[in-house]
Parts: sequence; structure tokens; C-alpha cells
Amino acid sequence: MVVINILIAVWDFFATYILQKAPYMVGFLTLLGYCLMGKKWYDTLSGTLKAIIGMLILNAGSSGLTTTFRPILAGLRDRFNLTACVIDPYYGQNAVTAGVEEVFGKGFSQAMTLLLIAFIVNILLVRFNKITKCRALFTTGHVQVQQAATAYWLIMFAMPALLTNDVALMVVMAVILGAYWAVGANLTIKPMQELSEGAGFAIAHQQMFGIRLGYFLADKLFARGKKKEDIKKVGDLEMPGFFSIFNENMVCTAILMTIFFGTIMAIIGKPYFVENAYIEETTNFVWYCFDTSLNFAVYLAILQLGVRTFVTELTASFQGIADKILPSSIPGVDCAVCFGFGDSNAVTFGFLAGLVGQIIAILILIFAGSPTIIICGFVPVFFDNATIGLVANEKGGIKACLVIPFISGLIQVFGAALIAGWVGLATYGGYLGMFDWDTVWPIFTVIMKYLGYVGVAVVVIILLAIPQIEYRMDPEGYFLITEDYDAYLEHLEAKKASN
Ligand code: ASC
Repeated sequence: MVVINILIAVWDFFATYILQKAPYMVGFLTLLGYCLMGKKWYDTLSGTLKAIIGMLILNAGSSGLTTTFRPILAGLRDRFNLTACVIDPYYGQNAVTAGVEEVFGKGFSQAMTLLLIAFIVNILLVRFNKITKCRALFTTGHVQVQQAATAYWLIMFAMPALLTNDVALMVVMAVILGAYWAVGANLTIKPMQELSEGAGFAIAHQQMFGIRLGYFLADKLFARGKKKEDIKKVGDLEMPGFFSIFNENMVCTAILMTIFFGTIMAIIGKPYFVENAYIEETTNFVWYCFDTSLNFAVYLAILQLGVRTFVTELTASFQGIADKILPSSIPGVDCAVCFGFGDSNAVTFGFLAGLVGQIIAILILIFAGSPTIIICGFVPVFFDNATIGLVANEKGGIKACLVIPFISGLIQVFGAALIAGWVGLATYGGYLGMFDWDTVWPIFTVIMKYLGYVGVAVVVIILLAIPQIEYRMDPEGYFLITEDYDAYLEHLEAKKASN
């Protein structure tokens, strides 16, 4: 009895403080990896601390961005008294918590049990990757919490028959969500290895299908028939005279964000910021806008420093886990990690292009009299589109970096309006709204709503078939790309030469 109680207490601690907190999860994996490699204790200690601190720095940057710029976009809603659905992971989670009891008669705590079981499904799919071909492990706990909550709602909406059978409900959800994590993160391996020149990570976030789609479109529409050297990327832009200051990432971000957020803040107007205690009546508003906008560049720089601090530790130590426990696997990490690679200005360009797409889509919703109006949330518009833009730029150049996030912005708003209105989350004011949750998940929901248990099987089969198809496109290179990137590049050369 005592032993069981201790085990439960240890598990509770692990689930609360490690599994759901990305920095400690990354630290735990680094520690485990170095221990399995038999590294000296002091190297293990230093590597683990660097991984945790690096991830905490990354979090400081990304939450700085989110907490500073989210209220500004949300301010538009308050200022103009719009009753509309904000697309944002945190609003989405609140909406689920607020409505789940009322709509489905279920508490939120089951969503957390779901998270743990789905994570085990992810581990198993990676463990048996000789069969499943899944190579990436999810490590981003906060994202898993948000996704478990939304998946919980979508699946109960699609399959009300499950409401009376808790075990079946958990099994269906855990299999679908766990497969989505394993398969989605797996899809990002190729784009990420190319972007980072083999740094050894995948993305475990909320736009994994979006990343692969962006990569695919950039390749097919913008890189077709062109030599790699002929593709003009954001970093190759040679700008004349004063424009050349835009080549510097910090300067470019600072100038564009000052123009952009300055305009939005001017539209919202000083009284709003005074009423909500952001500033005093006596504060100079123009200076406040300037100062706030500059912080965008600050947080982005912090975020990139965090990436540099932890990525090498995590990926080097993960070798121990890959050798001993999960062969041929790599860690899936927050999408912000890729902002440390490629052309850093592509982050800003992707974001702005996505934002233009979102604004146009919102205007269309308003003028078409849509019953659900969407408000841009900072997290989807920035983190999704910057990531997709970065990948598109790497593969297809600057045009791809502008066009693909623009289309993504349109899709995010239209997709969110349809799904959030249909399943009833819009009534509670928010929806997760990240790219995959405006595209792939609504499609899953439709399939399950109309086909029931058959639909569940269809979704699972579609998901599990994806890595199989990818594997068959290049069986020799498939595991090589995670195991030995240089050998993979040689394999590609040899393949090209023999064609
Ligand atoms: C999300 C979310 C965040 C951000 C962050 C990006 O989806 O909930 O806080 O993106 O993970 O670094």
C-alpha cells in the first residue's frame, strides 16, 4: 500500500512538473540521454542544466512576445465591442474548460488523463518504428494540454455515443491524438533537417501538417525546375542604399513591427490602454507605442538565444535515448526552435504575410455576414506563419515565403470560423485556431461525425498510412536522415547521379 502511494505521488509529481512543462521535460530527456550514454556526472549535470535553462530562455522570449502582443490584438475586439471568437490556444483552452461541463456533462480532468495515455501511444509508435515508421517524440507539454482539451471537445461532438462509455472514449481519443503527435512530428523531419542542416530535431507543435504542406507547395510551385543556387531567398535580398538596413534581422523586425503595431495601437487609441491600466493618463502614447513595438525584436532575440543554448544539448544527449530505447528517433520540439535557423528575416516576412491573409479573410467574413466572426490571435498568426514562412523560404525562396503564409492566413480564419461555429466552441469565445486545427482536425471531425466508429478507423488508417507512404518514397534515406545526416546527403547525391 505504502509503495503504491509513493508511486502515485512520484507519478503525480512527474505529470505535473515535468511532463507538462517543456523545459523540465527537455531537461529530463537530456539527463536520461546522457546517463544512457554513460557520460561523466559533471558533463551530464552541465548539459542538463543548459538544456533546462536554454528552454526557459526560449520560453521567456516566446511568452514575452505572447503576453505583450496578445492583448493588443485582443484590444481590437474590446475596443470595437465585437462578440467574436478569438483564435488563440489559451482562449481555446478556456473555452473548452468553460463549456465542457455544460455541453457534454463531463469535467475537464479527463482531458489530462487523455494526454498521458496519448503520450504513451506516441512512445509506442516510435518504439516500434521499424513497423510504424514514426521517428519523432513529442516533448512540448503545454501544447499537448491545449490539444488534448480541444481534441476532447471535437471527438465528443463528433461521437456522442462515446459519452456513455468512458473507456471507449479514452481509447478512441488517445489513439487518434497519439497517432497525430507521432505522425505529425514525423512529417516535419525532412523540412527541419534541411533547414537546420541536420541539427537533429523535429517540430512537435500545432502546424505540423502545415509545415509539410508549405514545404511541398514551395517545392512544387516555386522551386520547380530551378537549381538550388538560383532560388532567391530572403537572406539573398540585396537592397539598395538605406533599404540595406533591412538585412539586419533586429533592425528589420523593429522597423516593421513599429509600423504594424504602431498602427494597430493608434486604431485602438490611448483611452483603451489607460482604462486597462497599461499606461497612465500622463504617459506619452506615441513613445509607448514605439517602446512596445521595439520589444518585439528584443523577445525574438531572447528566443533565438534560448534555442542556441539548448538545442545542441538535447539533440546530442538524445543519441543515448535513440541508441538504447527508441532507435532512429529524434525529439520533437516547440516551433520557435526553428527560428534559430535559416534566414531570420523570413520569420518576420512570414508573419506579416500571414497577417495580411488573416485580415482579408476576416473582412470577407464580416462582409459576407458570417454567423461566426474570427479575431486574429497572436499565437496562430505569428508562430504558425513565421514557421511556415521560414520553411517555404528555405525551399522555394522569397516568393514562397510571402505567398504560402498569406494563403495559410486565409485558411486559418476560414477553417476556424467553420469548425468553431459548427462544434459550438465559438459560443464560448475562443478556439485553438492553429493551422492543423483549422484544417486536419476539422476534416477528422467531419469523418467521425458522419461515419461513427468506421470514421474513427478511417482517421487512424489515414494517419498511420502517411509515414508508410513517405518511407516508400525513399526507403534507404528514410532512417538515415535522422541517424546520420551527412550520410543521408551522400545518399541523395548518389541517387541523383544514378537517375
Ligand atoms: C503555442 C502556445 C504557445 C506558443 C509557444 C511558441 O501554441 O501555446 O505558448 O505556441 O509554444 O513558442
